[in-house]
Amino acid sequence: MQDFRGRCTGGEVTVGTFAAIPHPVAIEVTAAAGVDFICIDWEHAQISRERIEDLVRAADVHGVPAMVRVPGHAPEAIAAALDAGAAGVLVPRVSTAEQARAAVQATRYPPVGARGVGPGRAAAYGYRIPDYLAAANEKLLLAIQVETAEGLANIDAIADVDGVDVIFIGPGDLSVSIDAMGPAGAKKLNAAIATIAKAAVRAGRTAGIFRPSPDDIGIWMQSGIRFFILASDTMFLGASVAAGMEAAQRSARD
Ligand code: 3PY
Ligand code: MG
Repeated sequence: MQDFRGRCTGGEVTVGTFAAIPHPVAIEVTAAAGVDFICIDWEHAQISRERIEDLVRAADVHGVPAMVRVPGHAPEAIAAALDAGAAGVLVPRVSTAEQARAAVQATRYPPVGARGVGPGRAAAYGYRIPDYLAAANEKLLLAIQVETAEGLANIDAIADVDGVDVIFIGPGDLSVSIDAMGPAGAKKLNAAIATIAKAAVRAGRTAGIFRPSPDDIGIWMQSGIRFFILASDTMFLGASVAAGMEAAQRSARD
């Protein structure tokens, strides 16, 4: 098992991207292009549970850690992603310390948590259960998303929950939840992001954030953020097609 968790919690800057295209080819292309990790977006993309395992396997071919953003807080979804061999999970919309503790319970084996033991791909379909159990609590990354007004209000208690590795800010949901959308809300949103990042760092967690473009990654690093998910495969594909078509039209005109 790769020590993805060690990299993400050791102060290193890591930059990954979301995988929204439900096909191993997209995962392989993204991995080969060079990313620190891939986050398979089971929450917002049309990716089925059966597909997760093939997508994680495709990332493994390139030695790139693949984590999964699960579609809610259900322990069954967290177990399904981890049993498929994911290097970690991203749990969306965590708004209370109790929800953060539940995510820890679902991600870690006893005595730390309550994850169930199973013969999934992660444990070589049952042939390496003891090896997997011995390393899982140390090596799997648990990232939780703080992206609601309630989560912002409870950030100090959430950040203090042991077993959480990364506190990941979802600026889109946060902007809607705190009524700070668009340019008019930028100041309020940025202040909320800085508050969450500061609380995460104070509690010894890694602070993370989604960014649609790489332009302000250096700026957010000044707030202590070290873990970035940059855009997604669909966003990169669209931007690249648009840039190529524009360049072709310009070339044809000149
Ligand atoms: C958000 O911006 O709400 C996100 O969840 C980004 O990943
Ligand atoms: Mg969100």
